[in-house]
Amino acid sequence: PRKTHWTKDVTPELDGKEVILTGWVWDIRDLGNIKFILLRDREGIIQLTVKKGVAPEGVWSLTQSLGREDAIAVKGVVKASKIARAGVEVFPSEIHVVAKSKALPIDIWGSVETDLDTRLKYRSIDLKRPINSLIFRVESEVTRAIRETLYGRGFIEVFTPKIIVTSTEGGAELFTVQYFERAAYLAQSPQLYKEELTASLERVFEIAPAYRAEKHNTNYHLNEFISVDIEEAFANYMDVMDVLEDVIISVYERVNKVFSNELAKYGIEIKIPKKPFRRITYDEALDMLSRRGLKINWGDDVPKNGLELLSEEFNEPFFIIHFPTDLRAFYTKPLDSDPKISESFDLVIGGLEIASGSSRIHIKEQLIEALRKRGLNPENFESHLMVYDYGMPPHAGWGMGLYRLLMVLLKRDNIREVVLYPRDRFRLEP
Ligand code: AMO
Repeated sequence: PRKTHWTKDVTPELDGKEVILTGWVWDIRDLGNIKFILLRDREGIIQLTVKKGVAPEGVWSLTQSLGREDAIAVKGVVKASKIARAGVEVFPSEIHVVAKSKALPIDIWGSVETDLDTRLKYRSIDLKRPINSLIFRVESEVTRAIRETLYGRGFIEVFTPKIIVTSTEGGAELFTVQYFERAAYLAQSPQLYKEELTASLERVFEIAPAYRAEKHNTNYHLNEFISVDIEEAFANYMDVMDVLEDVIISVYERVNKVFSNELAKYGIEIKIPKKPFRRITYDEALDMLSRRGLKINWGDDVPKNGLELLSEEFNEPFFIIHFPTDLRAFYTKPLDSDPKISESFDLVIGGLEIASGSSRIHIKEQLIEALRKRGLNPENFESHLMVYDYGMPPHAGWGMGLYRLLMVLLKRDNIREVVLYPRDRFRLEP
């Protein structure tokens, strides 16, 4: 039988109505002549009340052998109740055990969670714990909000290849794949394709996996992650920072609207940021950090502890803009007034780099020059450079790490918690 309602939609207004519910036995409370069965589905938990002598005999006897996590289908009548969870209970007229469950290898009920490695080993079981599945319901709503905001600003969604032949973000971090008779790579980002597409589709976005063969094993790096990318024609870095602000704010607003009650149960509060976000230059960031005792040489990236200090100081999302040109990838446009620095930015939230972007070089000779300066061979970029001969518009864009955004939104310390099946240096299964 198919469910007629999700547990969360069984409200006191349905008093007296018959419903069909499906899900798993979360818990059973046995009071002798009365049993309370808590039924969990993706959206919540509801109480089933079975009274001896009142419930059909078959239902009563079945409850004797019911165990936690058995998958069940229930037909029953809703009753508004002052004492039950969410003000309702359901009196079953039928219960069908669809599949029995063995004892679980990890605890999903207690207040102390199993260590993360073991949880990930048993990920599908781990997701039975409501807080853990909530993370992925939030993720789905986050990508929906991102899509809607970008559609609203004239972007269309595109899909570019993940098996490619040229490095886009620097050579060292590529996974090689055997592609029939030749070697290919897994895409580190959709960078070159999204730029090429501005010459026809103008405003594009993509939400897709990106692959980095980075060896670091940190709490905020993975070897496969979801990158949210945009690219906009006839635009510069300021324009796309504005788009990024809208995207971030819409995400916070949406998650707050849909999940604030559920998240509050876990002490997670969503603070919606205001536009425009603070913008500090790379030089200003170095000055501020130097005053706090952290010396960074001009030309080096701002390290994680530097981002943390700045986030502590501002306590809100902020941009660092105008990075040294040499720090950024070859396609980044230098400032006309000072080519040592670039029309680039990073978005930082909660001490984490969430997104980075820039205006791009759109003049072929300059792009060839930039490739050469980084020791890259322009001949390897021929199919990309060709596009620049036929009316390549000025353009700008950014890439955002979806999992990093979820980490700060849901205040999780480890990126693996917000990824269904993370891929890191040591994890290729499940
Ligand atoms: P960048 O390399 O900074 O820029 O990546 C963009 C964003 O992706 C996230 N990210 C990661 N998340 C998890 N694990 C990783 N290993 C990882 N690496 C990156 C970060 C980062 O800010 N093409 C450019 C973007 C652009 O200019 O449009 C790019 O890839 O949140």
